[in-house]
Amino acid sequence: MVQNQQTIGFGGFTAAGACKVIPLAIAAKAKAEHAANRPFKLGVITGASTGKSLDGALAEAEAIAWRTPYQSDKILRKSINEGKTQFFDLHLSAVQPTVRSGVFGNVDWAIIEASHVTAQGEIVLTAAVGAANTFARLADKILIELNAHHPGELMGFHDLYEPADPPYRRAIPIYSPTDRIGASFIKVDPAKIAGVVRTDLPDESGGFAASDATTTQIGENVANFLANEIKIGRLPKSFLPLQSGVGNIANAVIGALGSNEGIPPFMMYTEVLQDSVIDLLQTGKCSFASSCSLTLSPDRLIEFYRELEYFRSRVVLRPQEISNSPEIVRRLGLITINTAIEVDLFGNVNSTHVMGRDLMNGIGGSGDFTRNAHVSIYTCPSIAKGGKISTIVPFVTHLDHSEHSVQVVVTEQGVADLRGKSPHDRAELMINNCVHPEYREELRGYLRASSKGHVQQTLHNAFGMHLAFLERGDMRNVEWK
Ligand code: 0RQ
Repeated sequence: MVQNQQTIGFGGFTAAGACKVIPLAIAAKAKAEHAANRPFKLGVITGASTGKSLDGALAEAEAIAWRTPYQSDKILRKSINEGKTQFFDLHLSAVQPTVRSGVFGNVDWAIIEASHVTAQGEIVLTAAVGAANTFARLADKILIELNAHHPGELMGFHDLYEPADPPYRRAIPIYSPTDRIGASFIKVDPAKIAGVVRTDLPDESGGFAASDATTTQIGENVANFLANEIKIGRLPKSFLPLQSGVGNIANAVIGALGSNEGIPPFMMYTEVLQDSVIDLLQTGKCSFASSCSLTLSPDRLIEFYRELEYFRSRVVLRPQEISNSPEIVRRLGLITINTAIEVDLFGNVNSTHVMGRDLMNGIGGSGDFTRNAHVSIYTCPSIAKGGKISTIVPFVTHLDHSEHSVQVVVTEQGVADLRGKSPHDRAELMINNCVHPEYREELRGYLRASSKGHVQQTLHNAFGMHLAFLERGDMRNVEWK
């Protein structure tokens, strides 16, 4: 049914709730068409990243002409970086409004994973929402993967709400992470449902590496910083809701917050729930979590489903334009914690492009949260590639989050609280508190060579460390001009 040059909106957010069977069939069709010398390429819009049976299979079949808003698949990443797939890196809160605006053209298909579907066109989603409600409403036709791995009792975990577009937009009425404002299922005209495919497959989430010394130390540094902010009265004693990004560092940070006695029980208003949050929901240290997805390792998801009734009053899943809404992030006063690829001495953050060139994953939700946070925190190890790269550099090679939005930087070395600091003071703090000892003198040398101006930047030296890495594989021992 799916034809060349059509546009598909896939439900799900990360590998959670991503389709696993229909995209494989589309990839097989693409291969057959290509073998017969016929063109077959699609526009693919998703909630966020997906699993290997979606992005991996379609990229391998060279079936993706253009793609937005976020991905984390090796094969697709290569295709994007080789210029074979056109990728548009978009804030995740902006996906649904942008689709509604018509910028991406007509959405031919919504392809959605469901835990339950009725003859009246009521669709209950699975472990994530993503942008499924908007895709289902706008698409000409809908295909459903009805996945028995997810219990029908998931009904009630989703809170689906789609705001009106300007000039008719009203306030989104969420005043606490626990507020529910929408429907628990998607309702479509049943005539739009072109097919239902039954499956019984787990999400293709990778799981997490155990915390190591570096991620544990980063987690403890974040937890101690926030506990101290409460102690000295800069954060309320009752604390504020948290957002935390995806990956091993984020998992370790949440774990450390859970075991820090200076941190009271807290709520999360976030886009991905990882394993460590489930631990804290079980102990009560996290009292409630609002998210867009349950990005759990397969075993933890099964455990979650076993205790579904315990979590029913403690977890809600929302569409990404609500979980990542700048309006709500600002209103709730979120403390946001995301990961950087590199940070510069003045607080600019690169989250997306290695050496300013090759896409890693995309900006995801990090910009939605950072720009509007009450306190925005960036974490990263101080070095990468065995010390050949310093993640703290004179100038970022790609800018995702500017010095105006980034407030606190944390590495395993320590914490640089950049709030209220001039660029000169920021650079000192970054070197003394966050830079790896092997790079401190080098970066001090950079500042000495750039002593003038509001920002101590020298354009001919700004990428000296990156150039050294590209030329001889190591950022150390740059001779500043
Ligand atoms: O490479 O795998 O070849 O060893 O980059 O680094 O340490 O595995 O980091 O998985 O935590 O991801 C920023 C990409 C971090 C992620 C990023 C190399 C490093 C390794 C990955 P190897 P790690 P993580 C919520 C919010 C943007 C979206 C976002 C991300 C690889 O957090 O995509 O925040 N963020 N969304 O060796 C060259 C450097 C490097 C470097 C690390 N400075 N230069 N390579 N690496 N630093 C989620 C959603 O929005 C859905």
